[in-house]
Amino acid sequence: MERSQHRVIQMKIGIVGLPLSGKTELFKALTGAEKGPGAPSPARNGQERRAVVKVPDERLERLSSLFCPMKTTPAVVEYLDFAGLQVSGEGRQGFSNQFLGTARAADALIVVVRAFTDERVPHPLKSIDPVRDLKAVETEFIISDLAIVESRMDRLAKQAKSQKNERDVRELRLLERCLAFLEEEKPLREFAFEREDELLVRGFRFLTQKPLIVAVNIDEGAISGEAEIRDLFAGRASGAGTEVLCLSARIEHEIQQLSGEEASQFLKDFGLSHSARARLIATSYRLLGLISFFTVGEDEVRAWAVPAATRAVQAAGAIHSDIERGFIRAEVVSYDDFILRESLVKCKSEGTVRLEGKDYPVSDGDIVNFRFAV
Ligand SMILES: Nc1nc2c(ncn2[C@@H]2O[C@H](COP(=O)(O)OP(=O)(O)OP(=O)(O)O)[C@@H](O)[C@H]2O)c(=O)[nH]1
Ligand SMILES: [Mg+2]
Repeated sequence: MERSQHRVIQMKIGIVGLPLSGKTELFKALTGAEKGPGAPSPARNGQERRAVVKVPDERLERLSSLFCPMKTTPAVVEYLDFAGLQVSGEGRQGFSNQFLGTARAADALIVVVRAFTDERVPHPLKSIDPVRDLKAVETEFIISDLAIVESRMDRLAKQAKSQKNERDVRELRLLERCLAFLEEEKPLREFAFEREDELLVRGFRFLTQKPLIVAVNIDEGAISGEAEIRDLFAGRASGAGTEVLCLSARIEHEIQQLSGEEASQFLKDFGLSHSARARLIATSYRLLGLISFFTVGEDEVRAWAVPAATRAVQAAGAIHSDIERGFIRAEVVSYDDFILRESLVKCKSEGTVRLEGKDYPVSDGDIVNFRFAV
């Protein structure tokens, strides 16, 4: 059976921020990307480098230890590291079009803001002020979205002169509201789109509409002051689809390079219980609205990433288009029910395996066996 490429869902997360804020350091911590044949090429100005990251999931490990499959495959997310982003308070240079184009294609953004103090690393705005830096980046996003809204409105207005259709009129009204919203310097993430309107604007891939994680890059010694830093951002990045995480990109990167035992000792030395890496990956997963379902067997135990509320038949399509086309039923057992019994046979005899139809919304942690005929 050949895998249908177009259906494999791979979410992309862009890492952005002012120059020298620690984006690449964080990218390396997330991806373990180092020198070597598999390492991504260094990013040149305005270009991004990419790496695919396995989503850590204890449930997958547990299932794998029970089924002892030939292969265990985690869900994956792709991260993009951008270089050469220029933003400055006065005499704005703005983001390059090349960057904006790629960032627009991302499903979520991580903004790295610098809070670490290190005299050897210059700050483009000459002082350490993470809240100001976040605002500077957001302003760039707002300006970029405004430009899109304005040029689309121009086109629609011209079109309306020759012929009027209802859809265009609705879109124009909607864009007028978006424009006013952005002019108040509010991100479209906070705009309450109706379902139908959401579809109208989806294609614009507005930057200010994307889920946003603010990664505050703090000093190695400042980990204990996390609460204070969170308070700083309380008013600024507290809306829906936004999350603030404090971490030290430097520490995370170093942990990535250590063996398990060394890493635990290293964390202990800094008074940490665990690395922020897993938390960051899990947070981005959640903000993207993704859930995991599992397929299990002797050949492979695998986690699949799909948007929440995906119908069973679409979930089948994430695996293979044949399974979607020939879908008969899904046999579903929740992870928790399975783990209590540790055997599918037992689950069946105790009646915890459900038979679900095409429209069943797959839940996080479902273990699914698709019955299909082609
Ligand atoms: N002390 C300290 N230095 C850091 C930390 N994170 C990054 N740095 C240093 O800051 C400098 C810039 O880090 P990068 O990760 O290259 O920053 P960047 O945002 O990718 O920079 P550009 O790609 O040039 O925009 C490097 O010298 C890093 O070693 C940190 O948490 N603590
Ligand atoms: Mg960089």
